[in-house]
Amino acid sequence: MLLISQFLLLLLLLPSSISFTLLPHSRSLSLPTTTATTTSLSAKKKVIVLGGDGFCGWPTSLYLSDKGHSVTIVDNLSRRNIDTELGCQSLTPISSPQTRVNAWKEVSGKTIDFHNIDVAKDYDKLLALIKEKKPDTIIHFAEQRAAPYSMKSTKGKRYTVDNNIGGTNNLCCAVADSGLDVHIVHLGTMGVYGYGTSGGEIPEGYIDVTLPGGREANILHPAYPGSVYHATKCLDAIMFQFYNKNDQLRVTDLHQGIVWGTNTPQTVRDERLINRFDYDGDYGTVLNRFLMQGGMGVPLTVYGTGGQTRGFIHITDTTKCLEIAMENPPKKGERVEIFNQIAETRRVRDVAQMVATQTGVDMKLVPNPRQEAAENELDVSNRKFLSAGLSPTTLESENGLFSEVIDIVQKYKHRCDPEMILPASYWNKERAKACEGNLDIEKHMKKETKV
Ligand code: NAD
Ligand code: USQ
Repeated sequence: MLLISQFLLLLLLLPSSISFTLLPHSRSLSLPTTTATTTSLSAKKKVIVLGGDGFCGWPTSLYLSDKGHSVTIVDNLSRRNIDTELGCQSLTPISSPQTRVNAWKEVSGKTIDFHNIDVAKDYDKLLALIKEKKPDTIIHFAEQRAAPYSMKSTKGKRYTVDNNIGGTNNLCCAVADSGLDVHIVHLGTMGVYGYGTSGGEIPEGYIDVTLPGGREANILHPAYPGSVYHATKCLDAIMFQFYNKNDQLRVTDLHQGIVWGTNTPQTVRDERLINRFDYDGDYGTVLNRFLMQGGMGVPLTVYGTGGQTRGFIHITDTTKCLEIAMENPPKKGERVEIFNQIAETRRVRDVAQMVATQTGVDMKLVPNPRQEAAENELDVSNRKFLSAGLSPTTLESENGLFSEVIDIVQKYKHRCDPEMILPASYWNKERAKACEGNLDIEKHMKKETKV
């Protein structure tokens, strides 16, 4: 634990302790020279999906299985347990893992194995599974992924660091220990960069800098996390850099933006395959929360001025990006490959306006529970996925995907607990105090959501 706190401190200090300047050519990135430019139609792969029971992991597992890859899911069901702890549940009625994989076998004829293993704790089981399956790729989704949950309490902070860093370290150790040449594909986050701190376009992972003394270098973009959760993703990046250098592990880190939507062409094939949909103040992400609130007919909870600009991507594109990353591993000895996995950037209040227009509900500015800049610009390169053939869904041309989510909300709104809609985690005492007035809105929400 001491080591982890030292790492954290180092990372938090990094942006202020190294002066860095964008070199002129870094604003006009040429197309990447990595293998990512050449999407190959290689042989079908053996894949282990860590966290394959989750919101991104389940549809990705189905997509890869549908495309003919051999998929094994590992998950310790901690996300389902956190639902119980919070007294909340997915808006959609998700089936048990066993029912899910049986249903997939029925509709597709394909088998997905499921293993209940805690990646952060059950090292020996993880290693044994890797040795048994000899996967080409391990996709790593298995982390505590909610920034508000990571800031909710001391317990949430410590659990998030232990689980996320412990899991990533175990995975790297196990791959190195196995002696197998496994490609690790990890889900990172746009939040590793901070939001708009580069002073220009955020490049994909690495940035050209001029170090004191005039020496030029190309280094991992300085980390500038906005929550304990985001800090763990920065630490993950350092762990991958180390194991890549020391053990020549082949790693791709995907810095993903906020995922929206719920179903994919695979999850709609049977009710038992339905994906989870988080709407609560801790796990619900912003666009899905707005779509849920629009569907319920309650005001959209825009924090602060809604001035935060973020990256967004639809869940169907997430699944496609994973296959592209999997098909284009870095070569042995190459540094960690990093992609920015977003379709576009949008300001929160503009996203709210789009949903308000479509659903006819009002936007409500509520005090911000988070310690974050009131407004930020965000200019991000996503050229690697575009040049590898991704044609992303954007909010402008969402082709009915908003309505699809709203229809799901209408269908399952009897499962919504209005008490879970407002934020319930505060970044610090000042933010908690500022949010005391939210109680009036809560009463309003409860009244409006009577079904
Ligand atoms: P999720 O919580 O729905 O899924 C994560 C899954 O991992 C859960 O099923 C959980 O039970 C499992 N898990 C967690 N710790 C584990 C452990 N120690 N051992 C085994 N299984 C474990 O989250 P998600 O939305 O699917 O996100 C998946 C990944 O993608 C996360 O790493 C997250 O940081 C990243 N990501 C998500 C988003 C988003 O908007 N949802 C955006 C960017 C990045
Ligand atoms: N926000 C609102 N109203 C809400 C909810 C959120 O205004 O009801 C605002 C927040 O203040 C924040 C922004 O919307 O400025 C995004 O919040 P979020 O909860 O949608 O996203 P975040 O906490 O950043 O986390 C989510 C996922 C995380 C992933 C990250 C990608 O939970 O796993 O890493 O998105 S990114 O944001 O690009 O770092």
